[in-house]
Amino acid sequence: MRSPYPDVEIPDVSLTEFLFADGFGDRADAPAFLDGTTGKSLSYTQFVGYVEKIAAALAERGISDGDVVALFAPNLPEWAALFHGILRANGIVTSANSMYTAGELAHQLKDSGAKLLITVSPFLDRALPGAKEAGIEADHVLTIDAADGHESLADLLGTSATPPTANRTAQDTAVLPYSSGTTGLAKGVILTHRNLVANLCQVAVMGEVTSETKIMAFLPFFHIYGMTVMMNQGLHARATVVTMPKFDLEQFLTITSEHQVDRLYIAPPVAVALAKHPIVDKFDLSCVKAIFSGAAPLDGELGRAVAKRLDCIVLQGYGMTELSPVSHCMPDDRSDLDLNSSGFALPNIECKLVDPETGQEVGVGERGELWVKGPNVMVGYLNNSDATDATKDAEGYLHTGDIAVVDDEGVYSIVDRVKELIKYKGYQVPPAELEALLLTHDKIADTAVIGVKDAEGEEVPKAFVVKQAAGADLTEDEVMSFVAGKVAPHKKVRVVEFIDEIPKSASGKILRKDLRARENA
Ligand code: AYL
Repeated sequence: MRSPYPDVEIPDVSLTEFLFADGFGDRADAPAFLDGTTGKSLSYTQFVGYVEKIAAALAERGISDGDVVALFAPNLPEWAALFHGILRANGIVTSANSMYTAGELAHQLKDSGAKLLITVSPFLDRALPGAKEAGIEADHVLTIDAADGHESLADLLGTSATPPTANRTAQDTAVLPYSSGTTGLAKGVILTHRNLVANLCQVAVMGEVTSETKIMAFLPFFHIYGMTVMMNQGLHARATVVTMPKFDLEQFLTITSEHQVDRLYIAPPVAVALAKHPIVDKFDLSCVKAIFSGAAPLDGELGRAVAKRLDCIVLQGYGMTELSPVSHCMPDDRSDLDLNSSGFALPNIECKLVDPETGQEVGVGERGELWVKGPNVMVGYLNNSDATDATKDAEGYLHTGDIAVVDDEGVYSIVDRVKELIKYKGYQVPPAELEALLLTHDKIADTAVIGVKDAEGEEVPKAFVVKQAAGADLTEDEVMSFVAGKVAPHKKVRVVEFIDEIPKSASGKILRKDLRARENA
């Protein structure tokens, strides 16, 4: 089924040219980014000034065509300037989760072949060992703020060099965010300039983001939601993007009200706070016109409670890193749609719903795996053609691993997930990674990790564990703290159950379905 929206034209240019070639008109001196915690802002003119200087300085340090630079930092206006500076230097950005441990970071640095790492001084305790493990010398680790022994952003901005000639085409790789996709470990998702430009053109049709809009960006820029929907959509619309390096409810409400933010992008756990937390009543939030939720299923009733309490529209969208990321959303003028749904397919997108058992396409009202085809679909996974082939078929459809239904108007609702992936507060938790880690524990013989619902209905990682014969004294707490010591906080195992045997197929694959059924019994 094709999107009900007419196709939009996607200019055949790099993201840099798409966003910056036409100048900023009367928005030249308006703030592109505003750090909500310090009040420091970067106007559009200052922003591109930074981008040009950063590109020149990176070229001086040897970065050129297709070189990968890693960003490992919280949401700051500087993050965005560095992102676009790397692209302007004809490089590729790999954006790392700012909560990563040194080991998790090292995996991404090695796998992406990053040549430089740019971070902030408070992260050096993780960045330096991560870089070392990946073979990146300490003098190739730069910081945004000043840190002894490291070049800083001020050093980059101090260059007198001119930026290199821009030579990226729409088909070149722009970013390598990491996603586990439907199975296995985190993989580099190859997104081209065209993928990113396409998604901006597609999203622009759905939402009323203008130069008057103030966008709240506490969701991380390292994740494709923050990168495309907040950072780049904001730049495209010449809006103002208000950043917060770390989420704190009271500070978030203060900044929203003080800076008259009118568009909030959230993941479902923040909707819970907005609907229920008493502190919300202490703030004048009449500036908020629209709240947009994505990254995990939003409960419709909860969404309606938020809309009522804040007297604004609430919309839901669906996407995936591999889709740059948005494939479905509710347009601003259809807040009447059922909030349990994720709205319409965006322009230029074709979808199929396919029965995972039979491979047959299903009809209106029937459940099927969502397949998506369009200009925002990734090229593939970096260095992993098997995973690419398992996810993207010969016709170009991306098999999402999510189960959806569509109504006769073309409104999609995501109703289940058939892939391994667990989402904790909107963040990816790849079970395969936790299973591999648990198996390194000498008292654990076998294990399987699935997502289960906690008392509040939020998805949390649960480990089923088979003890070694000699490990009878192993406790649930021991298992949880073993994992917690080695992974970013969102990947912690939060429930443990000891069992005698992990259900497996004849070929040795974990039967997650059986474990889920056992959970729901
Ligand atoms: P990743 N409802 C249910 N599940 C969802 C939804 C939703 N609205 N959105 C995302 N997911 C799940 O790569 C789904 O399982 O990208 C999907 O395959 O971290 C997985 O999350 C993808 O996780 C936007 C902008 C969504 C961004 C995004 C999130 C992209 C998250 C909508 O408008």
